[in-house]
Amino acid sequence: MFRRSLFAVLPFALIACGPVDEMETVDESTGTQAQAVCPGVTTVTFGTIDNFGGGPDPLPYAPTALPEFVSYLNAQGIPTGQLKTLDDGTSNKHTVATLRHGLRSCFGSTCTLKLCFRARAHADVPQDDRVTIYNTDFGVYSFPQVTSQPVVPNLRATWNPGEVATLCMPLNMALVGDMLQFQMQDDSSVDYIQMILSC
Ligand SMILES: [Ca+2]
Ligand SMILES: [Ca+2]
Repeated sequence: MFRRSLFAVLPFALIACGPVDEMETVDESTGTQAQAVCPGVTTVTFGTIDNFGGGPDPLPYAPTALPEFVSYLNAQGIPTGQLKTLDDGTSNKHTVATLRHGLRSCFGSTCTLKLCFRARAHADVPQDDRVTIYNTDFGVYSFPQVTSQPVVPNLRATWNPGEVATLCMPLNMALVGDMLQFQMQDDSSVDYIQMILSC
């Protein structure tokens, strides 16, 4: 219960930065951003790591996603009734989540960014499932794609009903703004999502 109430007052997901002493070693005297603001590995977690425990997991826009993203998907022919949030094991529905990550100020030329999520394949046809990550272009809301990956073969050799795995993909930071949108169609459930920045 504490976790849920905490999320209710936080504008961003919880950010687990490196050790405090690392954070304090950033040289502020130079007045430049030549060095990454968040050295080391910074992980932002969306949802609750509870082995698909059910929910809804606390997310900023549960039970669906940013309203403009929902409207965008509706216009692509995916009705709201076919959208679901984390931990939902219903087949023939798209898992969606809005990722307000707060990492952008940490991006540096020496950094790499990846997105990982824990997923489970369900009944029907998970073998053709796909994960698409969109950037949020505020005011326009055309949601340009950052990446779109078929689970098989890009992320896994197989994705048959009952399989559970942590799937990861690199993200091009040049295409990543302050907020991403996650979509996985349509016979899988997602336990949680993480963005991992390494600098
Ligand atoms: Ca499918
Ligand atoms: Ca979960």
